[in-house]
Amino acid sequence: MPIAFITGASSGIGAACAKIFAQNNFNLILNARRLEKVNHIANEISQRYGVKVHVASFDVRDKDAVQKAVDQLPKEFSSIDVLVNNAGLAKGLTKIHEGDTDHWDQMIDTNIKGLLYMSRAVAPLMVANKSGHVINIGSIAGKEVYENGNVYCSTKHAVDALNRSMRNELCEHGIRVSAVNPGAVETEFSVVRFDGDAERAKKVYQGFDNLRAEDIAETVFWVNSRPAHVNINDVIVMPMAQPRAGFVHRK
Ligand code: NDP
Ligand code: 8X3
Repeated sequence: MPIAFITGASSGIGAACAKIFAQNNFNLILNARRLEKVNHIANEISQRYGVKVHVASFDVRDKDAVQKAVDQLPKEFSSIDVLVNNAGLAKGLTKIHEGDTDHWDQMIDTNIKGLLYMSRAVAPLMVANKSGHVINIGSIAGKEVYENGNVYCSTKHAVDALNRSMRNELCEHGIRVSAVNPGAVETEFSVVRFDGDAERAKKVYQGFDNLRAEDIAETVFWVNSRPAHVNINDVIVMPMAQPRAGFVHRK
C-alpha cells in the first residue's frame, strides 16, 4: 500500500487529508505536536479504514527532531509516496509597526523553516525511490496580501516560491511537486491566530458559507490521484463568497 506523510494532522485540513488518503487505501504517517489528539485521530482512522498508521509527534520547527523522526521510521513506513506539508499557522492580525516579534518568529519558523526541514528530510528518500509527490499547503495569502496579514502573507509567499523551486529541482528525480492554496476554511486556524479567543475566531466565519477542511482534503487527494505523467502545479480554492484575500461578501 502507498504511504502518505501528513504534517499537522491533529486538526483541520491535515486531519481531513489523513481521512481521505486512508479511505483510498494509503497507510499513513501522521505528525503534530499534540500527541493525544493525533493518537486519537490515528486510532479512529486505523479502525475505520483498516490501514496502518504510524504517529510521529514532533515540532516541525525542530530540525533535529524532524530528521530523527524520519531516520527512525519503521521499515514498513520508510518508502514515502506523498508528503503533505500542511503544518502551519497564523499568529496575530496586526499592523507591521505594532507586530509581536515572537508571533513573527513562530510563523516564519513553522510555515517556512518547518516546511523546509520536512522536505529536506523526506525528499532524499523519494529521490532514492525515483518517485514521490510533495504537496505544499499554501494559501490565498501566498498569492495576494491583505491588511494586517503582513508576516503570515510573507510566509505563504515563501511557500509559493519554494513550491516552484522544488519542482525545478525534483522533476529530474521523478518527483511531483504541487501546491493547494485555500481561502477561508473553518478549522482551529483562527482560534490559534487569536490566541484561543474562540468568540473572535467565530466571527471570521460568520455570514457566509466558508470552506470545510474536507473541501481542501478532496483537492489534495485529487492532485495526487492524477496519472503519474500529470503534475498539478498549483490550485487556488476559495469560498464562493470570498473573491479575493481579505474580503468576504457576508449576508
Ligand atoms: P489548524 O490550526 O486546524 O491545524 C494546524 C495543524 O498544524 C494542527 O494539526 C497543528 O497541530 C499543526 N501544527 C502547527 N504548528 C506545528 C508545529 N510547529 N509542528 C507540527 N505541527 C504543527 O489549521 P488549518 O487546518 O486551517 O491549517 C493547516 C494549513 O492550512 C496551515 O498551513 C495553514 O496556514 C493553511 N491554510 C489554512 C487556511 C484556513 O483558512 N484555515 C487557509 C489557507 C491555508 P499541533 O498544534 O498539535 O502541533
Ligand atoms: C488562511 C487564509 O485569508 O484567512 O491562509 O489568511 S486567510
